Amino acid sequence: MVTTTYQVQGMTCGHCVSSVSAEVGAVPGVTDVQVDLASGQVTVTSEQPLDTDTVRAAVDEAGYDLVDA
Ligand SMILES: [Cu+2]
Repeated sequence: MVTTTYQVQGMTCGHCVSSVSAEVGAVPGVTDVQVDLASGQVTVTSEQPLDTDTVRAAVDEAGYDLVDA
């Protein structure tokens, strides 16, 4: 298992959190998504390392922006 933390911009409420959780959670190999609304940090657990662009696309699909580390 691999755990990676991403910074996501634009989330303002619980609905944003569930949108991001649903989209990122649907990425193949992802087993867990934890979103901290206050900090914008999204911690993703996956079976293998994820391609950042795949995560970016999922976050984008939810309507938010992945901040480059
Ligand atoms: Cu919201």
